[in-house]
Amino acid sequence: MTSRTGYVWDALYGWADTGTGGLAPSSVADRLQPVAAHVAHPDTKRRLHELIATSGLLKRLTPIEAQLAQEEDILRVHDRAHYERILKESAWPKGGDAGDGGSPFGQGGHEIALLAAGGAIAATRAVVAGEVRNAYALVNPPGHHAERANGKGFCIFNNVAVAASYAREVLGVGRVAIVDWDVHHGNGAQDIFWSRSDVLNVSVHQDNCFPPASGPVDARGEGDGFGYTLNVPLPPGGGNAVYDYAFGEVVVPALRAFNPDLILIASGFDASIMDPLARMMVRSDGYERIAQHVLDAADELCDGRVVVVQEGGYSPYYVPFCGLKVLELMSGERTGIEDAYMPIVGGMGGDVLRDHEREAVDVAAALVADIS
Ligand code: 9RB
Ligand code: ZN
Repeated sequence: MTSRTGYVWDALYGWADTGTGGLAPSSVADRLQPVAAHVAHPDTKRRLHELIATSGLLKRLTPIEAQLAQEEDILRVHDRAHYERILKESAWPKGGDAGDGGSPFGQGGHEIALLAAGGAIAATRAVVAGEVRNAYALVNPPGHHAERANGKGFCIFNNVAVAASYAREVLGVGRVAIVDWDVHHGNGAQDIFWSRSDVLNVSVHQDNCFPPASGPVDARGEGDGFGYTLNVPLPPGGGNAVYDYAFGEVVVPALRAFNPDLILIASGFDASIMDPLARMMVRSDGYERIAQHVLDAADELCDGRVVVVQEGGYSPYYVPFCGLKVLELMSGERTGIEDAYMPIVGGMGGDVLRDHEREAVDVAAALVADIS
């Protein structure tokens, strides 16, 4: 029997070559020492895949094979110039950069990026075709910072936006909602769908974290798209409590108002309490809780059709436990493996909603009224 949850992983996702820079490239002249591994080294995601495999969960998921995204799939959301620059730099002996100088890829890296976008497409096709109820595409490199004309923040092509436009334009899905719970702003989908009302883009992120000055609550789209970009910037330091509140008060009401036919989740585990690239304090049970909010809304609104697409997450220790919790919830299959860090992180805080956090969420909640 096939399980209700599809799963995409490809060994090449673990081959993305991010080099020895940190965030900026290493430089002797600038006294920026090479590091053993770039912060976005793919081993962190491979460790999530390994936990899914060794926990026994993998056998209870439905495998979905990633295919290479085709040129037309990429060009639905990106300029030809961006696409062609990536192909050109991918042929260079030492590879190239997605666009901001901090997002290196190795020779041949375009193939892995196309496989990541194609993995998101394959998961979307399986869910829309009803082969599975929901799906997790554990793709790499990530995509949510890639804008129409350029990559950035480790992202080459915008995997989730490619999947959203594939759903709309190839599969004929009417309304697609993107929920971005990566701790950084989902600026790519914002840029790509800014003037459109057929794709709702809700991004919950640490206020003013990355990209710089991106994702304020008053960036709301324009023209037909006004109101369909919804940013929920959270003050640093919040954890499970503010995420639970934000999903209950903003994300779920926005989904209800929009009434999507399909929900895509841009899933970063970098809001975690152990992440080096942000300062939020979400634990694995917090991720399970926000996933529950979205899955319940999907049951209510669109027959449970949810496609989760991997974005960031940089703690090799903790990302696997966050991902396992989300996949257990999606599949309804429990492995019995518990978050091994709970004895350490369980008492660190983030469980109480503070006034300034509530106020930040309430500002965003008021904007749901403009979605219909
Ligand atoms: C660059 C720098 C970054 C790049 C990416 C992130 C997070 C990405 C993510 C944060 C900071 C610096 C391009 C520093 O997880 N998204 O979901 N900083 N990038 N220097 N330079 C040149
Ligand atoms: Zn991120």
